[in-house]
Amino acid sequence: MQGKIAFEEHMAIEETLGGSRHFAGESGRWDEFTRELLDVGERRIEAMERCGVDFALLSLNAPAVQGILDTDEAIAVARKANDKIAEAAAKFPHRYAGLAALPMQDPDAASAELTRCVNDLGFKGAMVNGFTQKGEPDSAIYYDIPEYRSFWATVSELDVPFYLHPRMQIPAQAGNYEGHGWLMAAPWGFAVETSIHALRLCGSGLFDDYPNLRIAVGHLGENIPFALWRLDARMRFSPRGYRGKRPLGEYFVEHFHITTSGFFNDPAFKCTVEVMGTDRMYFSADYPFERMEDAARWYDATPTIADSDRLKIGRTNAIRLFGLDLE
Ligand code: GRE
Ligand code: ZN
Repeated sequence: MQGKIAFEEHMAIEETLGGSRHFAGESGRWDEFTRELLDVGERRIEAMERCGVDFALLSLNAPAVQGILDTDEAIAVARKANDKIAEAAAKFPHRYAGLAALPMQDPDAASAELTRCVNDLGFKGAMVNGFTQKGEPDSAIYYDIPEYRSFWATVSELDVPFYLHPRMQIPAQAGNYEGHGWLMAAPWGFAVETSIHALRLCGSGLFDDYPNLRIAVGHLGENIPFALWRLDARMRFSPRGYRGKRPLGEYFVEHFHITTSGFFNDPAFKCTVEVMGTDRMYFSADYPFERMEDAARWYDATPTIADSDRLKIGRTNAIRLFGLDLE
């Protein structure tokens, strides 16, 4: 399919690049990752063209800003990364726009940076890499807590999507992963971490307070669609601490938008589409951690959707979600 739009497509600046090194593992791909992450120019566009992707929303690698302990440094790095994305989007306006990196260490600074990015730089939303550390390494701040309500008020006012992207659990809080590095990272732990954060948002009453919030998650919903029925079924019996006014599944299906990033598999996709419907599903690759070719080859051929839905999920849904100025 030609004309796809993708929006979990990562870049890096020198200050954040090292955070991704771990994920190259022993694959020998670090040099390639480095080159691909730092390039927001023509090489990336060539890869997009080869894969039928004509527009990408760029975002920073992970954990990047969320792993910076010093708030002023986090503010400066987010700003620098966003300026770099803005520069690429200005140079290639028909190819790129941005999702803002945000210094969540300070909710007011995060609001200010998002406002700057959307109003001054034409960004289409935010991408945040899970919980934020702050002050000390053994810290993990989630955004359902009351301190972040003013931040969510800004997201609601700007009316832009917020992409909740994975990061790895911090070692001090992950004793049960000990000795199993693989379990903690992208194969499993990313989805555990991100799904818990997403479910915390659902259970905090956030969507009662801000009914227009739109949260994007990748990797076919970080395992939540498969689990959604059971979540609601069991919560009828033990809703301890749940603060939503409605069943959790209703918030998830209404407020969450799900991409195919890094998850190119027919049965999982079919389940996700059955749970979410076709209006809140989107193509994405997760470049460069996934090869764009793998994402596109699978998506273009998957027999699980009709061609009319392929166009919708591959393109037109994204135009609507982000209000893109594309046909
Ligand atoms: C991602 O961005 O989703 C990602 C990484 C590193 C490894 C795997 C992965 O940042 O999916
Ligand atoms: Zn990603």
